[in-house]
Amino acid sequence: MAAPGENMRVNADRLWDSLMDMAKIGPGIAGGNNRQTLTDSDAEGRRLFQKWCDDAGLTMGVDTMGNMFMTRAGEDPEALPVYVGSHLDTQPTGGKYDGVLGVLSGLEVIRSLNDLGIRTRHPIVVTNWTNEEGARFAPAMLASGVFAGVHSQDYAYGRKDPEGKTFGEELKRIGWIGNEEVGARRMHAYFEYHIEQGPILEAEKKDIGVVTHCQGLWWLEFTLTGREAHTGSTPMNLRVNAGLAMARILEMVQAVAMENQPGAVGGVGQVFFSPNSRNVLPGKVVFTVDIRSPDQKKLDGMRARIEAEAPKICEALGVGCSVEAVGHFDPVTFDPTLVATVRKAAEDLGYSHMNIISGAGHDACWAAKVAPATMIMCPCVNGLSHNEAEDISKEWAAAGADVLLHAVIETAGIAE
Ligand code: HGY
Ligand code: MN
Ligand code: MN
Repeated sequence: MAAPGENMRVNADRLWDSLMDMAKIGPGIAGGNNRQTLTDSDAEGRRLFQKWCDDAGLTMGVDTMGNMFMTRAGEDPEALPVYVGSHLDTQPTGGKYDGVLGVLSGLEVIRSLNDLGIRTRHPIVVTNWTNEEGARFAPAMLASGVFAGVHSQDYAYGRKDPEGKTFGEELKRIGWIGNEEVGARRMHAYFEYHIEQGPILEAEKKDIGVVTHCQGLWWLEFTLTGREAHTGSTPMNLRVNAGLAMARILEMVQAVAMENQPGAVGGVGQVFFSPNSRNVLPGKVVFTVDIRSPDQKKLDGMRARIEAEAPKICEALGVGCSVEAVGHFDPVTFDPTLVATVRKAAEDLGYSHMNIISGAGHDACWAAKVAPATMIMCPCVNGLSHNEAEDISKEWAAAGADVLLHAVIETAGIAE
């Protein structure tokens, strides 16, 4: 007789339908999503998730950062819960699966346990972390960072979006400031299931990524000061050209990342020109350099090089230069016991798998500071993410959710 849950699988159609229903909220313009944190569409997505969790018999707790914790009671109320989570917020031109797959697969685990009448010893908590993306309010993983004690809540509440609105005001406006003290919760273990957001699993034809590590990150926000002037009547030798300085810094960042191959990346995704008028040389240019590496020495060495070279580039052009680190986490090693649990679940289920280092940052990186944590990954088409064309198959989605189900049961224990 098979042990309870031995060959158990999630309901792939139900998971897929939930993903498609959530994707209808905060649609993008090209088939993806624009459900940015603390917008009305984020609030609408939260309410739908809350309803689904209520239907599944879960009780909701919300902390003062708006993190949502949906609990399924265990047989042992004293046992620390097993958390499964990710994020429902998206990039402005995000996909339907980044973050959402992990939250809704956590819910699917609950739904499957309910279907099978399986009670676990430890409680299980499905989590939606606020502002994982850091697109609207830097840094990324803000609310899980406050939960893990990395950031103060005051710092987080004061973060501003490009329109000058603060995180605290917006969280209050959408009505999702909870009454739980952020970070008071203790976890027995934390699992995060996420699309790879890179090309490796698809290229290697593997169903499951057994995530052993996550690369570290620096976000360096540069503010360059030039002189506003007419782009037509100002002679080249009289220009104080902050835009040119930015371009040269981007070239330098590219060179520094290429000198640190393999295993380093560097680039810029966001630039603000002021006054941003086509025939005015910019008086101010603000942009964020994003550098990452799984190797601590390389990561910090790249930061040092960039912060040493940028002022020289600016000085040669008479441009002012200041820099502020607005995001950072060191390379993360996930919990070996949980990593082995994920690998065994993939093997028991007959899924192909390989070890992988996460290229993207995740809330699991901060959860790992306060509890044993690890991740599960599925492939994504052409490795594309942070793009509305982000795509996965229903089979890929379900395979990772099956592994999550088995890993959670193994860790939460089946009640006698
Ligand atoms: O930036 C990241 O790696 C994540 O998508 N927030
Ligand atoms: Mn994500
Ligand atoms: Mn993302």
